[in-house]
Amino acid sequence: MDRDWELFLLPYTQTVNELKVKLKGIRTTYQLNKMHGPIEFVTGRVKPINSILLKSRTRNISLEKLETDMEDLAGIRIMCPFVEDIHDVVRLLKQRHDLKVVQEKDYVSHKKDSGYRSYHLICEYPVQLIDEVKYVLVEIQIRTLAMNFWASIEHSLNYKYQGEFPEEINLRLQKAAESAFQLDEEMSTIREEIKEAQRNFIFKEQEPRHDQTHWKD
Ligand code: 0O2
Ligand code: 0O2
Repeated sequence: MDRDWELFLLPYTQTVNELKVKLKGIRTTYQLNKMHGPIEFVTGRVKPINSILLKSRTRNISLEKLETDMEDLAGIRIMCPFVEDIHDVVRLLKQRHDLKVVQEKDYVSHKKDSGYRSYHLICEYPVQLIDEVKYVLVEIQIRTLAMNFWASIEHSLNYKYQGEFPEEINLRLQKAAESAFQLDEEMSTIREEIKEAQRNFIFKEQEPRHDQTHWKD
Protein backbone atom coordinates (compact mmCIF):
# COMPACT_ATOMS: atom_id res chain seq x y z
CA MET A 1 0.00 0.00 0.00
CA ASP A 2 1.34 3.41 -0.97
CA ARG A 3 0.91 5.61 2.08
CA ASP A 4 2.08 9.11 2.90
CA TRP A 5 3.29 8.18 6.38
CA GLU A 6 4.13 11.70 7.49
CA LEU A 7 0.61 12.87 6.69
CA PHE A 8 -0.99 9.76 8.18
CA LEU A 9 0.95 10.12 11.43
CA LEU A 10 0.48 13.90 11.75
CA PRO A 11 -2.64 13.69 14.01
CA TYR A 12 -0.71 11.26 16.23
CA THR A 13 2.28 13.60 16.44
CA GLN A 14 -0.07 16.43 17.38
CA THR A 15 -1.78 14.22 19.99
CA VAL A 16 1.51 13.28 21.63
CA ASN A 17 2.71 16.89 21.68
CA GLU A 18 -0.58 18.24 23.05
CA LEU A 19 -0.86 15.62 25.77
CA LYS A 20 2.75 16.16 26.84
CA VAL A 21 2.08 19.88 27.27
CA LYS A 22 -1.16 19.22 29.19
CA LEU A 23 0.36 16.61 31.50
CA LYS A 24 3.48 18.66 32.15
CA GLY A 25 1.05 21.48 33.03
CA ILE A 26 -0.45 19.31 35.77
CA ARG A 27 3.02 18.64 37.16
CA THR A 28 3.93 22.34 37.14
CA THR A 29 0.65 23.28 38.83
CA TYR A 30 1.42 20.93 41.72
CA GLN A 31 4.95 22.35 41.96
CA LEU A 32 3.75 25.95 42.01
CA ASN A 33 1.22 25.08 44.69
CA LYS A 34 4.01 23.43 46.68
CA MET A 35 2.04 20.21 46.78
CA HIS A 36 3.26 16.68 46.31
CA GLY A 37 2.50 15.89 42.68
CA PRO A 38 1.78 12.41 41.36
CA ILE A 39 3.73 13.06 38.14
CA GLU A 40 7.54 12.93 38.13
CA PHE A 41 8.01 13.27 34.37
CA VAL A 42 6.28 12.59 31.10
CA THR A 43 7.58 11.24 27.83
CA GLY A 44 5.87 10.52 24.56
CA ARG A 45 6.50 9.11 21.14
CA VAL A 46 4.85 8.32 17.86
CA LYS A 47 5.52 4.71 16.90
CA PRO A 48 8.32 4.61 14.32
CA ILE A 49 7.24 3.40 10.85
CA ASN A 50 9.49 0.30 11.05
CA SER A 51 7.86 -0.75 14.34
CA ILE A 52 4.39 -0.15 12.86
CA LEU A 53 5.17 -2.40 9.89
CA LEU A 54 6.72 -5.08 12.11
CA LYS A 55 3.79 -5.08 14.57
CA SER A 56 1.24 -5.13 11.72
CA ARG A 57 2.92 -8.31 10.42
CA THR A 58 3.34 -10.08 13.77
CA ARG A 59 -0.17 -9.15 15.01
CA ASN A 60 -1.79 -9.60 11.62
CA ILE A 61 -3.16 -6.06 11.56
CA SER A 62 -4.01 -4.86 8.08
CA LEU A 63 -2.52 -1.47 7.19
CA GLU A 64 -6.03 -0.23 6.34
CA LYS A 65 -7.05 -0.89 9.95
CA LEU A 66 -4.11 0.73 11.73
CA GLU A 67 -6.19 3.60 13.14
CA THR A 68 -8.57 1.28 14.98
CA ASP A 69 -6.48 -1.83 15.56
CA MET A 70 -3.04 -0.48 16.50
CA GLU A 71 -3.70 1.28 19.78
CA ASP A 72 -0.23 2.59 20.42
CA LEU A 73 0.54 4.66 17.31
CA ALA A 74 0.56 7.51 19.82
CA GLY A 75 2.16 6.63 23.15
CA ILE A 76 2.46 8.63 26.36
CA ARG A 77 4.34 7.47 29.43
CA ILE A 78 3.78 9.04 32.83
CA MET A 79 6.33 8.33 35.55
CA CYS A 80 5.19 8.61 39.16
CA PRO A 81 7.27 8.77 42.34
CA PHE A 82 5.10 6.29 44.29
CA VAL A 83 2.76 3.40 43.49
CA GLU A 84 -0.15 5.29 45.11
CA ASP A 85 0.42 8.13 42.64
CA ILE A 86 -0.40 5.79 39.75
CA HIS A 87 -3.98 5.53 41.00
CA ASP A 88 -4.19 9.31 41.47
CA VAL A 89 -3.03 9.82 37.89
CA VAL A 90 -5.56 7.26 36.60
CA ARG A 91 -8.30 9.14 38.50
CA LEU A 92 -7.16 12.48 37.08
CA LEU A 93 -7.11 11.11 33.54
CA LYS A 94 -10.54 9.50 33.86
CA GLN A 95 -12.17 12.77 34.86
CA ARG A 96 -10.77 14.77 31.93
CA HIS A 97 -13.14 15.99 29.25
CA ASP A 98 -10.56 15.64 26.49
CA LEU A 99 -9.93 11.92 27.07
CA LYS A 100 -12.24 8.93 26.90
CA VAL A 101 -10.86 5.73 28.36
CA VAL A 102 -11.77 2.83 26.09
CA GLN A 103 -9.61 0.12 27.68
CA GLU A 104 -7.80 -0.35 30.97
CA LYS A 105 -5.04 -2.84 31.78
CA ASP A 106 -3.83 -3.07 35.36
CA TYR A 107 -0.41 -4.69 35.18
CA VAL A 108 0.41 -3.06 38.53
CA SER A 109 -1.77 -5.43 40.56
CA HIS A 110 -1.43 -8.20 37.98
CA LYS A 111 2.13 -8.23 36.70
CA LYS A 112 2.88 -9.85 33.37
CA ASP A 113 4.79 -13.15 33.25
CA SER A 114 7.93 -11.24 32.25
CA GLY A 115 7.75 -9.31 35.56
CA TYR A 116 6.48 -6.17 33.77
CA ARG A 117 4.40 -3.75 35.83
CA SER A 118 2.54 -0.64 34.63
CA TYR A 119 -0.99 0.69 34.38
CA HIS A 120 -2.19 1.10 30.80
CA LEU A 121 -5.08 3.19 29.56
CA ILE A 122 -6.11 3.16 25.94
CA CYS A 123 -7.89 6.45 25.35
CA GLU A 124 -9.65 8.30 22.59
CA TYR A 125 -8.38 11.84 22.16
CA PRO A 126 -10.02 14.54 20.02
CA VAL A 127 -7.40 16.24 17.92
CA GLN A 128 -8.40 19.44 16.13
CA LEU A 129 -7.30 19.39 12.50
CA ILE A 130 -7.77 22.19 9.95
CA ASP A 131 -11.52 21.78 9.58
CA GLU A 132 -12.48 18.70 11.58
CA VAL A 133 -11.98 16.95 14.88
CA LYS A 134 -10.41 13.53 14.58
CA TYR A 135 -10.64 11.00 17.42
CA VAL A 136 -7.38 9.11 17.69
CA LEU A 137 -6.33 6.31 20.01
CA VAL A 138 -3.47 6.87 22.40
CA GLU A 139 -1.87 4.41 24.79
CA ILE A 140 -0.99 5.96 28.15
CA GLN A 141 1.37 3.94 30.32
CA ILE A 142 1.56 4.96 33.97
CA ARG A 143 4.32 3.53 36.14
CA THR A 144 6.68 4.28 39.01
CA LEU A 145 10.31 5.24 38.51
CA ALA A 146 11.32 1.75 39.67
CA MET A 147 8.93 0.07 37.21
CA ASN A 148 10.28 2.33 34.47
CA PHE A 149 13.87 1.46 35.31
CA TRP A 150 13.11 -2.26 35.06
CA ALA A 151 11.04 -1.92 31.86
CA SER A 152 13.67 0.21 30.11
CA ILE A 153 16.46 -2.26 30.81
CA GLU A 154 14.31 -5.29 29.96
CA HIS A 155 13.19 -3.62 26.74
CA SER A 156 16.75 -2.97 25.60
CA LEU A 157 17.80 -6.54 26.49
CA ASN A 158 14.74 -7.80 24.63
CA TYR A 159 15.93 -5.92 21.59
CA LYS A 160 19.34 -7.57 21.89
CA TYR A 161 17.98 -11.10 22.43
CA GLN A 162 14.97 -10.66 20.11
CA GLY A 163 12.62 -11.80 22.89
CA GLU A 164 14.46 -15.12 23.33
CA PHE A 165 16.16 -14.65 26.69
CA PRO A 166 18.51 -17.36 27.95
CA GLU A 167 16.89 -18.97 31.02
CA GLU A 168 19.56 -17.52 33.32
CA ILE A 169 18.75 -13.94 32.16
CA ASN A 170 15.05 -14.64 32.45
CA LEU A 171 15.43 -15.66 36.08
CA ARG A 172 17.58 -12.67 36.90
CA LEU A 173 15.09 -10.33 35.27
CA GLN A 174 12.32 -11.88 37.37
CA LYS A 175 14.43 -11.31 40.48
CA ALA A 176 15.16 -7.74 39.44
CA ALA A 177 11.43 -7.15 38.90
CA GLU A 178 10.78 -8.45 42.41
CA SER A 179 13.47 -6.11 43.79
CA ALA A 180 11.90 -3.15 41.96
CA PHE A 181 8.56 -4.14 43.49
CA GLN A 182 10.13 -4.34 46.97
CA LEU A 183 11.71 -0.93 46.42
CA ASP A 184 8.32 0.59 45.57
CA GLU A 185 6.82 -1.04 48.67
CA GLU A 186 9.61 0.25 50.87
CA MET A 187 9.38 3.77 49.45
CA SER A 188 5.63 3.76 50.04
CA THR A 189 6.11 2.96 53.71
CA ILE A 190 8.33 6.02 54.16
CA ARG A 191 6.26 8.12 51.73
CA GLU A 192 5.00 10.56 54.31
CA GLU A 193 8.49 11.35 55.60
CA ILE A 194 9.78 11.87 52.06
CA LYS A 195 6.86 14.14 51.18
CA GLU A 196 7.51 16.20 54.28
CA ALA A 197 11.21 16.48 53.42
CA GLN A 198 10.35 17.51 49.84
CA ARG A 199 7.96 20.19 51.11
CA ASN A 200 10.66 21.58 53.38
CA PHE A 201 13.24 21.44 50.60
CA ILE A 202 11.04 23.32 48.10
CA PHE A 203 10.14 25.86 50.79
CA LYS A 204 13.80 26.40 51.70
CA GLU A 205 14.84 26.49 48.02
CA GLN A 206 12.53 29.42 47.41
CA GLU A 207 13.85 31.55 50.24
CA PRO A 208 16.08 34.56 49.26
CA ARG A 209 19.68 33.63 48.42
CA HIS A 210 21.19 35.38 51.46
CA ASP A 211 19.17 32.99 53.58
CA GLN A 212 21.24 29.79 53.23
CA THR A 213 19.30 26.72 52.10
CA HIS A 214 19.42 23.86 54.60
CA TRP A 215 17.38 20.75 55.06
CA LYS A 216 15.27 20.99 58.17
CA ASP A 217 16.16 18.60 60.97
P1 0O2 B 1 11.51 18.70 32.07
O1 0O2 B 1 11.19 20.07 32.50
O2 0O2 B 1 12.69 18.10 32.74
O3 0O2 B 1 10.30 17.81 32.07
P2 0O2 B 1 10.60 16.58 22.57
O4 0O2 B 1 12.08 16.37 22.63
O5 0O2 B 1 10.19 17.96 22.17
O6 0O2 B 1 9.87 15.52 21.81
P3 0O2 B 1 10.65 16.31 25.39
O7 0O2 B 1 9.54 16.33 26.39
O8 0O2 B 1 11.74 17.31 25.57
O9 0O2 B 1 10.00 16.43 23.99
O10 0O2 B 1 11.32 14.90 25.33
P4 0O2 B 1 10.80 13.47 25.74
O11 0O2 B 1 11.88 12.56 25.32
O12 0O2 B 1 9.43 13.17 25.30
O13 0O2 B 1 10.70 13.59 27.29
C1 0O2 B 1 11.84 13.56 28.01
C2 0O2 B 1 11.57 14.37 29.25
O14 0O2 B 1 11.56 13.46 30.32
C3 0O2 B 1 12.67 15.36 29.46
O15 0O2 B 1 12.19 16.44 30.18
C4 0O2 B 1 13.61 14.59 30.36
O16 0O2 B 1 14.37 15.43 31.19
C5 0O2 B 1 12.61 13.82 31.20
N1 0O2 B 1 13.23 12.62 31.75
C6 0O2 B 1 13.70 11.53 31.11
N2 0O2 B 1 14.20 10.63 31.96
C7 0O2 B 1 14.02 11.17 33.20
C8 0O2 B 1 14.30 10.72 34.51
O17 0O2 B 1 14.83 9.62 34.72
N3 0O2 B 1 13.95 11.55 35.53
C9 0O2 B 1 13.35 12.74 35.34
N4 0O2 B 1 13.00 13.49 36.37
N5 0O2 B 1 13.08 13.21 34.10
C10 0O2 B 1 13.40 12.43 33.05
P5 0O2 B 1 11.92 17.84 29.47
O18 0O2 B 1 10.57 17.78 28.85
O19 0O2 B 1 13.05 18.18 28.56
O20 0O2 B 1 11.91 18.87 30.58
P1 0O2 C 1 6.95 -0.61 22.07
O1 0O2 C 1 6.57 0.63 21.38
O2 0O2 C 1 8.18 -1.24 21.55
O3 0O2 C 1 6.97 -0.43 23.56
P2 0O2 C 1 -2.39 -7.62 24.36
O4 0O2 C 1 -2.60 -8.01 22.95
O5 0O2 C 1 -3.30 -6.53 24.83
O6 0O2 C 1 -2.30 -8.76 25.33
P3 0O2 C 1 -0.27 -5.81 23.73
O7 0O2 C 1 -1.06 -5.26 22.60
O8 0O2 C 1 1.17 -6.14 23.46
O9 0O2 C 1 -0.93 -7.10 24.37
O10 0O2 C 1 -0.40 -4.79 24.85
P4 0O2 C 1 0.36 -4.76 26.24
O11 0O2 C 1 0.72 -6.10 26.72
O12 0O2 C 1 -0.51 -3.91 27.08
O13 0O2 C 1 1.74 -4.04 25.88
C1 0O2 C 1 1.77 -2.79 25.31
C2 0O2 C 1 3.09 -2.11 25.63
O14 0O2 C 1 3.41 -2.30 27.01
C3 0O2 C 1 4.29 -2.67 24.89
O15 0O2 C 1 4.39 -2.06 23.64
C4 0O2 C 1 5.43 -2.24 25.80
O16 0O2 C 1 5.69 -0.86 25.64
C5 0O2 C 1 4.82 -2.44 27.16
N1 0O2 C 1 5.11 -3.81 27.63
C6 0O2 C 1 4.24 -4.84 27.72
N2 0O2 C 1 4.84 -5.94 28.22
C7 0O2 C 1 6.12 -5.61 28.45
C8 0O2 C 1 7.27 -6.32 28.97
O17 0O2 C 1 7.21 -7.50 29.32
N3 0O2 C 1 8.44 -5.62 29.05
C9 0O2 C 1 8.54 -4.31 28.69
N4 0O2 C 1 9.72 -3.71 28.80
N5 0O2 C 1 7.49 -3.62 28.16
C10 0O2 C 1 6.30 -4.25 28.07
P5 0O2 C 1 5.10 -2.79 22.42
O18 0O2 C 1 4.05 -3.28 21.50
O19 0O2 C 1 6.11 -3.76 22.89
O20 0O2 C 1 5.77 -1.62 21.67
